[in-house]
Amino acid sequence: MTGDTLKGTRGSSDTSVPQEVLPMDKKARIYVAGHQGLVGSAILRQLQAQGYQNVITIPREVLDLLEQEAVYHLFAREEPQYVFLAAARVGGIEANRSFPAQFIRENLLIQTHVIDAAYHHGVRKLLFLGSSCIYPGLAPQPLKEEYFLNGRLEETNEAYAIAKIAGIKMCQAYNRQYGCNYISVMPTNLYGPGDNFDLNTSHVLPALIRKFHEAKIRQDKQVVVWGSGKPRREFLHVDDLASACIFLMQNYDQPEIINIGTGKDISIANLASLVKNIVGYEGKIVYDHSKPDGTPRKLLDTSKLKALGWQPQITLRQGIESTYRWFTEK
Ligand code: GFB
Repeated sequence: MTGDTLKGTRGSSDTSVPQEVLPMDKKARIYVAGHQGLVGSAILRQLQAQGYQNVITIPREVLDLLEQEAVYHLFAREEPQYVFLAAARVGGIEANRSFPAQFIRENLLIQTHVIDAAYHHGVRKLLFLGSSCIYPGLAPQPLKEEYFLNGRLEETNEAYAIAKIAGIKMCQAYNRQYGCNYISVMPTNLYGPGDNFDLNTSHVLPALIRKFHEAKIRQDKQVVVWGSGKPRREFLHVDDLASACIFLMQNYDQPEIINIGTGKDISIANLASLVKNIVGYEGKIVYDHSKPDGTPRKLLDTSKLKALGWQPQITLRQGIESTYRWFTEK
């Protein structure tokens, strides 16, 4: 089935008729795609906390977003007015290196199905979650939105980045050709409750929490941290990300991408010391230089978001402390 053959939809035309931007009120029908993941679950919690009454979620066991027909049926049945597209295959540096085929295929399919179904079923506004890895691997820091597509991508996550770039371009193309209102947000490295703590596939922060916690329990003499410890990364708690996404759904209507971050970064070595301290581990840290460092630095310029009036609330220490509590209590 292709989108253009659907009956009772808005059809395809070459005219660009901008849709009226209606505010997302508390009774709006809001679909969170990917509500079982780190980002989607945080957006769901935040929408519920803010009193949104009609949030639509479908478990992945019931709806496979890789199946185009199933996605179109969902949109026909539920008629969402707003969509947070947080469903994606994600992972840390090793997962990206090991499974590039799955990362490119699954992300391209999921986002293509959801974005096109949103268009055909008259969704008022869609928010697409990109990633800071869409920027060139060696771009000047902090990363301004205008650096997008200005240079070569970091090779460890090129397949994932290409899929995310296609998602951004698809939103922009639908805005231009069909007059849609689809926005694309670029979060920095995220962490928080509901994260993946698998040591082979996770991002660095959950991996360090688990490594130091287990080493403390086993009374290991040392913990192995991948790479040189020199790369710098910026970390945003997923509850702050969710708050920014809802804020942008309400306050941002431009086709250009917008960054979401804290504006501060930290070296992996200092991050390891911080997690070690929070967990209360007393052994040594050693570095495994056979593992990749990835891009040397990834710090977003968040002045555009700040100018709109949004700021993060959770410091890195507070965020790691609460995530560590969640990890030990879950
Ligand atoms: O978080 P991470 O896997 O991904 O790794 P990226 C960040 C840095 O932490 C790298 C180092 O320099 C890793 O070598 N590191 C140290 C570790 N110890 C560990 C460990 O135990 N586990 C992990 N995973 N890293 C990702 C992209 O890049 O960023 C994704 O692969 C996505 O596509 C995400 O864009 C935001 O920050 O390098």
